[in-house]
Amino acid sequence: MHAKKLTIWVNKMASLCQPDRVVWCDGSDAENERFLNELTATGKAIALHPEKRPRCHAFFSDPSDVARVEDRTFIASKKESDAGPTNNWQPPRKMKKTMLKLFKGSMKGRTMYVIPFMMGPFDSPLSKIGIQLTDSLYVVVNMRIMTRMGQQALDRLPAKKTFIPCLHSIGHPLAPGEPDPLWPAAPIERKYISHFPEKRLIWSYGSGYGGNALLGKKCLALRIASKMAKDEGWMAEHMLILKITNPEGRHKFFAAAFPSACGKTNLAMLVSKLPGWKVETIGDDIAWISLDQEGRMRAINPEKGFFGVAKGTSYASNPSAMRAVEKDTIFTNVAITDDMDVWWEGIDGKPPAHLMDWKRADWTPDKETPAAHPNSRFTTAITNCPVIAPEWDDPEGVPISAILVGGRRPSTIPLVHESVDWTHGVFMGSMMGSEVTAATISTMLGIVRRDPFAMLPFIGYHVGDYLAHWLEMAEKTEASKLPRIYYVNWFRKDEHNRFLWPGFGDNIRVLKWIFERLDGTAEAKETPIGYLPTRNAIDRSGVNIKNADLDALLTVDPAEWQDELKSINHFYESIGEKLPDALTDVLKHIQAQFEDVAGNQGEGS
Ligand code: TSX
Ligand code: MN
Repeated sequence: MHAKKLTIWVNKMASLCQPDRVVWCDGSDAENERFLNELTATGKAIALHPEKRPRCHAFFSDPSDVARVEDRTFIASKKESDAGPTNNWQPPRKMKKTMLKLFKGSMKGRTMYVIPFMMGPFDSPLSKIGIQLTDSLYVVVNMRIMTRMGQQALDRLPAKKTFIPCLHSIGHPLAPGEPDPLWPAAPIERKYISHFPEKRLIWSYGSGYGGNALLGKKCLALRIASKMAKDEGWMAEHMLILKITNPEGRHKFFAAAFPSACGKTNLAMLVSKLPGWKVETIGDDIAWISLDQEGRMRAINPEKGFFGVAKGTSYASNPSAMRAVEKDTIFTNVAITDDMDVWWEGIDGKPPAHLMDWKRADWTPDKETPAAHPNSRFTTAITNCPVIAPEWDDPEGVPISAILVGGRRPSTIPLVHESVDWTHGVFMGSMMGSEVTAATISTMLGIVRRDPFAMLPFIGYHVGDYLAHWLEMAEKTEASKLPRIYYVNWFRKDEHNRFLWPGFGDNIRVLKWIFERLDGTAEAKETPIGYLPTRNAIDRSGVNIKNADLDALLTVDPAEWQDELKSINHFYESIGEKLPDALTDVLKHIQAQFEDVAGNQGEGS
């Protein structure tokens, strides 16, 4: 029955896209080897040094196809108000009409690969099946690392009863005899990354890169899943999941949401600076969270690999990621050394005297352009990671004790603060974001780009409804069973623009405070914005952090917060009337608390 539905859809899409042939992927090692051989034979992939990087390959994208294209990403819901102010909306019929024209004959001269894949552990009630059709072999070999791909996923179709159809074409059909470019793609104005949330359908055209093309990740596991989660009463979130174990051997699981460039992958694989404390990884990007029989939140990582930013990754910043990419890894848009190894800006050691850069051109250190693209990536299996938690594949998921949110905030936001309750925690998530860095327009410097729960580009519906859903989740269980929510900020600076907190492995000191708060043993002081650690509650053993720096990290400055609350209010107004009143109430409450404190101080009490 379901197999029949699948066959009908595949045939229909094949007659639309008109590939020369259709190949069903079984996900086996032999098949993968064949595909990689074909990719190297055609020059699309470069095999790296067999001893230095066993079974590793490098790919180089077209310079016009290097990142997710948010301007070309669409939510085609029936009503515009269901897409909200943060999404590009298109009427589904118009979207289909536009894209049918593009897909018509788009795979001429090419092969259509049928990729069955499972998001989440096999035989987990929380997992979903997707079927991606694509004319990109690069996509196939990446999907095999990032998802549970192949026959085993197809075998679960009768049990799951349904699948999420994902149609993908790079948008570059070949006329007979026409040479195939190394990285074919369509020009920007013909790229469309489209989601039909009511139909649970994904259509992607014109790009072969990352989240535009590996449809299991951002398109399915976040945008479509977020809508399914809202309808079905669970949550699809842009979060890492980590396991933390204390010196007694007791463990807890934390989930954490951060915008880009905050070091999510680094935190997921943190190497602890405190003896006896250990962090292990469940996932670095996406968490599907639902309530179990006992009313506790449990999370699975729907993915099976890491699609991580290469730039800045080193044995110094993230030794576990570096060890994960030592074998069986795909690199995209990195630089290649003369001995066929990889290189990127921020990797350990000095730049070599000569490289091939990501545009396949000669590179020497005097060249002004970077050797690796800033958005260069590694694709590697989670099982390659030396600090993988044994529970990573548990079909039940792991119980979440704490949810962390954060961003890059040079001022105002303390190192860590704890919410007073779930609603206040949702407020924290709703106002999170990063300060715009010098890399973007200088006139925007100092401005905070709000990114609720790091989900702004990934919510498949209205952001106001999304925040309401967070609040509704609490109504399904008892308050005591919910994870506590913490706002962390590794990026606070002093007046000389110096980072006050050492970050990286020293972040375990903050995780330890959270762990002990959950146990009820760590000290905190109440402030208008929530609970903060007392100075002595942060373990500084084995590190030199000055009292003055820690005090600065734990300062809640009323003047800064006046501006902050105004700025949050401004952001709330941009969400419109779907913003839950409960969140503006938290804002007003915090405002009132500051006024109380100021009033008491004025009276000299
Ligand atoms: O990933 C980061 N984390 C989380 C680590 C678990 N980064 C890198 C961000 C870019 C992806 C950080 N950068 C962190 C951090 O905690 N903190 C900082 C800021 C920082 C940078 C350099 C230093 C200190 C802080 N260096 C010295 O103090 C010598
Ligand atoms: Mn991400």
